[in-house]
Amino acid sequence: MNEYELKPLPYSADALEPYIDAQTMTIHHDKHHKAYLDKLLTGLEKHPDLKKKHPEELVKDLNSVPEDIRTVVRNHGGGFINHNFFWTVMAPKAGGEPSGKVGDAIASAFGSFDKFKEELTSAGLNRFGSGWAWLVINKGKLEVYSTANQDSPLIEGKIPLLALDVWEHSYYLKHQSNRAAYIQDWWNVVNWKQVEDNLKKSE
Ligand code: MN3
Repeated sequence: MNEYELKPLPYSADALEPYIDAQTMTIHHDKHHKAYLDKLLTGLEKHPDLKKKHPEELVKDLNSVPEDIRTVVRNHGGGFINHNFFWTVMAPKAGGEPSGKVGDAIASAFGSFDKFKEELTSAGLNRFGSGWAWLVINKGKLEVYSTANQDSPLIEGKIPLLALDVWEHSYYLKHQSNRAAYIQDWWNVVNWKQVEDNLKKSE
C-alpha cells in the first residue's frame, strides 16, 4: 500500500466531542496534516527513489537523507508521521486509567498513574511554542519527554507509545489560549488499547 497517502481519520470528525470539537479535527486532519504530506511530497520530487522507503524510515535515519531535503523530511515528514500516529492514540469512549500491561508498566516506571499523568501534562504545558509531549520507550524503559516543532522520537531512536500534540492548531478553536484545559480534555480520549498494542509491538 502507498504510505504517502493521507488516510482518513479512524473515526468521524465529531467522535471526540465534547473534548475535541469536530471543526478542530477537520481542519487539523484535512488542512494541517495534509499540508505536511504535500510539502514532503514536493521535497521528494527531487529524490523520487526515497519514496520506496516508508516515511518513518526516512525520519528515523535523517543522516542518510540528502542534505538538500533533510530539513523538509524532518519537519514535514515528521509532521506527517506524527499525525498518522496521533489519530490512532485517541478514540471516542476512551480515556480513564489503563489496566493490564500498560497500567502495570506505567505504575512501575512512574510510581502511579497519577504521577505519570502529571508528568505528561507538565511536559505538554512546558513545551515552549509548538511541539509534542510523548510517552516513549527509550532503551527499554518508559519515559515522558517532549519534542519541538515536528521532531519525532524516532530521530533519537525512541519508540513512541502515546503522543500529545500541543501545537495551537490542535486546540485554539475550542480552548483558545488555554493549553491546560485542552490537555485536561484530551485525557478523556486517550486510546489505551492502542497504547497497549504499541507497547506489545515494541517488545
Ligand atoms: Mn498537529
